[in-house]
Amino acid sequence: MNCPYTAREDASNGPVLVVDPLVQDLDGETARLRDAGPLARIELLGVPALTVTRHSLARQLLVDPRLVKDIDVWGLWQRGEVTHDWPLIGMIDAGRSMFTVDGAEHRRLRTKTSQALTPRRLEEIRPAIEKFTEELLDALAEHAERSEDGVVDLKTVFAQPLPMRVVGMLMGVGEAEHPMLMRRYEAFFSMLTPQEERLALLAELDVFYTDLVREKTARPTDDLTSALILAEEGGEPLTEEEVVGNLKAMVAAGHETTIGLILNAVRALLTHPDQLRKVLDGEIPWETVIEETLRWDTPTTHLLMRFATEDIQVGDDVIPKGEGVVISYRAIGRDTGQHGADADAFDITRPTPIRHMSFGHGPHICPGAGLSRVEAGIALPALFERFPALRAAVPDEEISKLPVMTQNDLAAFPVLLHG
Ligand code: STR
Repeated sequence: MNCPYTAREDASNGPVLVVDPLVQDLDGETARLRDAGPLARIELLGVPALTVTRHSLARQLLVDPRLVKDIDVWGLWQRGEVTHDWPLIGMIDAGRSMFTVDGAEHRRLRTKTSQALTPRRLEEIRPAIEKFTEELLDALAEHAERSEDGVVDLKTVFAQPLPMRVVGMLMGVGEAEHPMLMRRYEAFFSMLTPQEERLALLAELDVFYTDLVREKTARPTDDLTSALILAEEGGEPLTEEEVVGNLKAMVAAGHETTIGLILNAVRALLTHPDQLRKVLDGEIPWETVIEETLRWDTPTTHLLMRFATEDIQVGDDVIPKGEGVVISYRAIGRDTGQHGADADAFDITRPTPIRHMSFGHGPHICPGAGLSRVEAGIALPALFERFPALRAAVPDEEISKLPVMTQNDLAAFPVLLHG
């Protein structure tokens, strides 16, 4: 499984890149994908699709109304050639929510979430994020003390629980449920989970979220889930299904991607000590670390999927009606046309501004972008302030990625807190 892609010849349409579900060599995969052109033919666990690998083309297609999220537009789905047996179906068929709907209905589903995440609202929740961060830094110190060799997993003790607490607070999901949710999402994203098990855990999550929404309907509290339920004068209220859809999208997106952002930033700095020095000396702001990490080692490798409502001409190519289109954000972050010849280098001193697209673009642009920047902007400086001699406990080659196809998440990140 160490070959990320096996190029296959497809007689009529040229080479197809078969994406390895258990990819470990992400850089190799990304380079091959980028080399395959702006609009590349890929195969995801037996399912063909096109993927966008360039910044400028993604910018154009992500505002094209002829590409929609509605799975019923997908030819393979209409013809029953893709079913719930396909391990990635849960990335697309995720219930009605702002993640799966377009146009005016999308705006209706998304408005309250955007309003809950404005810069002013984010400033209001900053103190709570700071408090969670301090508590988890204490937990890190305790874990290290209790372990024989001083090694502690930065992921399970810090980077994973922090975003879960933040999104839990925002959406009104109690702490008692956090371990269950983290466990289930890790199993959901892992390609080693058998599909029956994945479908079962998604069904269990639906029951959990539906119960939560019913409870909040009976007794609204001060959280976004309650705000989504409460009807507003004039506006069409969201249905229970829509509230559940938004809630699960927020919890899944809000925690899984932010784990990657925090861990990948720490890892990038620890493997580039000269750059870490500049940050700790105050020469370069943490915001630059965050933006360069989002570009260079983005949490979302591939985003599934949009579908063409009609033939779409792209240069000399056509996206045929009914075709599925993936956005390969990692390849886009490494686009030399956008980021220069050294796009593959992590460099917080690069002279040009980092104009990445890792939060997407257009109407579906990540509503939590500001929140994740605030989280990472608190977590990273606090971590290095408390543990300035922090280092990886194993050589970088030994840090393994989770067997996950669409997300860029580590299995674990063993560190030593005191050098
Ligand atoms: C996971 C399963 C689920 O119940 C709901 C969703 C909707 C939002 C999706 C999420 C999914 C998977 C991870 C996504 C997230 C939106 C942003 C996040 C795709 C399908 C990213 O990785 C960017």
